[in-house]
Amino acid sequence: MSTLEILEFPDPRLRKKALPIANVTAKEYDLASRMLAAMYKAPGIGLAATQVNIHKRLIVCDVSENQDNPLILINPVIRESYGCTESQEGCLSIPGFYETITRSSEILIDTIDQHGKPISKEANGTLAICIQHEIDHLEGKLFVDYLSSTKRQLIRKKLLKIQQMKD
Ligand code: GNR
Ligand code: NI
Repeated sequence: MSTLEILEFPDPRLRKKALPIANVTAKEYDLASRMLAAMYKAPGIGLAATQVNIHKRLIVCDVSENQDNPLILINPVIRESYGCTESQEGCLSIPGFYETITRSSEILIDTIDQHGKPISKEANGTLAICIQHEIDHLEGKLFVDYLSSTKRQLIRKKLLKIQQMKD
């Protein structure tokens, strides 16, 4: 099957707010497995449905070294967050740009897992950063929104130029 196409900033579809998934069906598992394939191919450590133009609250991630620990999170909500940490972030929708972003260092999330079961999950380190980055996508938010508008506009201009060369 063809790889899902990943939208790139400043595509306005990346700004849409995703809707909760009412019923977890085979359709959601099929989407999740196609998203994992696209994420591993890229390669990336996370992917939100918004990035493949599906505006549902589903994210996948895998922060393991060997890319052998896929996580599927449906309707994830951050219930509690603690501390803060700075890290270099990248985004498959903003290829080639990396910036230092401050996020919570530990989070507690409520979500539906890969078995369709509601669970609470604690995350820290790279996983906590990745989940916060992915939940932002579901809200139509990108890491460039944490930068100055001057920096954001510069990245926008450079990406548009590259995108124009491609088509
Ligand atoms: O692959 C990715 N790496 C990454 C690095 C630091 C902080 C967040 C991320 S997520 C990113 C993949 C992506 O764009 N997910 O939406
Ligand atoms: Ni991203």
